[in-house]
Amino acid sequence: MLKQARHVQHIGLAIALASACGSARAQLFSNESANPGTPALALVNQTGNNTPAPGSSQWSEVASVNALLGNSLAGVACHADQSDVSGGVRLADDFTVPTGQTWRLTGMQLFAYQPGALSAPVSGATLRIWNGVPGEAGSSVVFGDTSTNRLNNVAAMDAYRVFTTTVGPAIMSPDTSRRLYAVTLNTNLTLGPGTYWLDWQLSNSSGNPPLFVVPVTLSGTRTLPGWNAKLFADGAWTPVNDTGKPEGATDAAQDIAFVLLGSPGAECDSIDFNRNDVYPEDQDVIDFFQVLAGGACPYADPCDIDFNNNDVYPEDQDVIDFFNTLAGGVCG
Ligand SMILES: [Ca+2]
Ligand SMILES: [Ca+2]
Ligand SMILES: [Ca+2]
Ligand SMILES: [Ca+2]
Repeated sequence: MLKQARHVQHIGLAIALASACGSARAQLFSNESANPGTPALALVNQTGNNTPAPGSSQWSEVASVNALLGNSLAGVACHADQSDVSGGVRLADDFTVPTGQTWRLTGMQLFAYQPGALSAPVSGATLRIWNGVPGEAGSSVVFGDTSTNRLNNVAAMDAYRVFTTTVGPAIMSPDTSRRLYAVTLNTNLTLGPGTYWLDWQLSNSSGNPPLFVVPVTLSGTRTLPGWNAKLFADGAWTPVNDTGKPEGATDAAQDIAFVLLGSPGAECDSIDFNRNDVYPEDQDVIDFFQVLAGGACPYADPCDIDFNNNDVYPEDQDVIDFFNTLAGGVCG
């Protein structure tokens, strides 16, 4: 075990999280973390039982409330498995675009491991984004599918996932067998205000090994109100619960650590350009173009031709966004 641990260390000197390249790839949101640039992995230099992480690395230790109660789940499965009737397991979690904003999403990151893996264990990823709870009546997919490979990058982190080192009865010594990888998926869409669900699956070209992603890990916390990740297996969506440690602990609902990449924008104006409370109507289009051409405003000035509220006007993008919105699309 020690030999293997050293080997892992040598091949994986600190490689940073997938880098932000320009504002379009900046971290926009990190689930259950106050800082979009910090995933909710509770990375620390030593475990709860004071075992230092090797070299410059860090531990991500399964959370415990105290010495008598903790979580037991290091990771949640989310891998393709062709022997499963439904093609393997998928995992889903939600996020909310606040009122008054639109988010241009260029990617998302998950934090994955495969027990014992000595090199990047992920070679493919699929993603859907729903406008409601996956699979429920009234929810529909607004982006992606279950077949297109959207994997962008798999970067080894200088971090290892470990079970609790403080809650008995049996305490496992922390080790480096669960190296974390930052897995980046490509997305290309703009979302208006509302709650959406990400629904993903990872795969590995070398057969059928289990792949796990790390649930939200906050020091001293088993769960929080609103944690609601869901697992799809054997054809049904069910809540992701941590059964806890020791045996007999109550189930605790989980969220998944993920980061959204992209840039925020302002929400578009109403398509009722002429403010007469009638929409959609041709007159809004006519009035919009008339004002753009220097004509009189159909309502009390100042006239608002900055439809996408980016403080740039006049510009073609306002016209494009106006027609997109008229057609039922989102601003952006
Ligand atoms: Ca959630
Ligand atoms: Ca109108
Ligand atoms: Ca405006
Ligand atoms: Ca504008």
